[in-house]
Amino acid sequence: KGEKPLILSTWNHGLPANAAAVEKLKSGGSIIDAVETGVKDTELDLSNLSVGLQGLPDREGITTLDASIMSGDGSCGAVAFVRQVKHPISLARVVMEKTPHVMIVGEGAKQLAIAEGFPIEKEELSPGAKKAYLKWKETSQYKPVINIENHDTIGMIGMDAKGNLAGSCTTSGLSYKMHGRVGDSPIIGAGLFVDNEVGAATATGLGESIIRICGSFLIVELMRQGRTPQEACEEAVRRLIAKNSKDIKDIQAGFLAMNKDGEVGAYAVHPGFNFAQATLQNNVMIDSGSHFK
Ligand code: SD4
Repeated sequence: KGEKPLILSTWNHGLPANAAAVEKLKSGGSIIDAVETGVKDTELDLSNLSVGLQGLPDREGITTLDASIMSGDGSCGAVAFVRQVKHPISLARVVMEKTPHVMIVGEGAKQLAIAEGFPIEKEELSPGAKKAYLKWKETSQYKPVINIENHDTIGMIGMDAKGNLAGSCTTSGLSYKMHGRVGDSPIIGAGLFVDNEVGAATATGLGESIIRICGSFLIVELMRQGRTPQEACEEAVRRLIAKNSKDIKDIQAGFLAMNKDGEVGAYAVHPGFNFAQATLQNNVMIDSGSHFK
């Protein structure tokens, strides 16, 4: 069975994120420290237009961020519709550890950030996001976008040497979304779910399609009933397709999971989803299978 510790994360930026997470574990950090540190790397990656303040904005030209973090004991925290905070994942961790709540959004999340001493950034689009937004505005005429070409959200799940699990997920969400739109990433059970008794799962892709089936919770529950992580991800993709069949040509979504034994699964609706898998020795990209070929 699989090696421990084990860190998995979505897409190519998962490689440096995994490396940061593994470093954290090596220097004595907990698995929660590791999954927070790992995705913080992506939140600062200027080449990524789907995570962090450099991410693509909503229809009004404002970048708003969603993030969640969860530990295998059931503790969790999330923020959504947050502006001007560079590390929403760390703010989600504050919600988990320092408040009696699970989710804080919008202006309230910003107030919490200020109270906790997080720097508040100037609200301006990154050069890459600005260019893309202006181009989008030329042709979009403010029509809602159903089709996403860019799926770069980072979801990370990990297990330490003792088998404790944790996960994190952070995103600027669907590009050119309606102002105030929240996706799956900060919704515990949709974009992320972790249970030390069973395993962990995270999701990427069109959040609406993932929320509809409680994707990550579904995968963990299927594993609880005996499915392998791979079988559970495939079943979740089938469920997602069944519940979103009308627009499925335009919907990409991918799931990533591990169980307590360190077995790994990944599956997507369409080709193109990949993930990074790291142990103490290795950190490699793996292509996931997909329902449509
Ligand atoms: C969302 N799941 O907000 C995110 C989008 C995503 O790369 O994965 N983007 O719906």
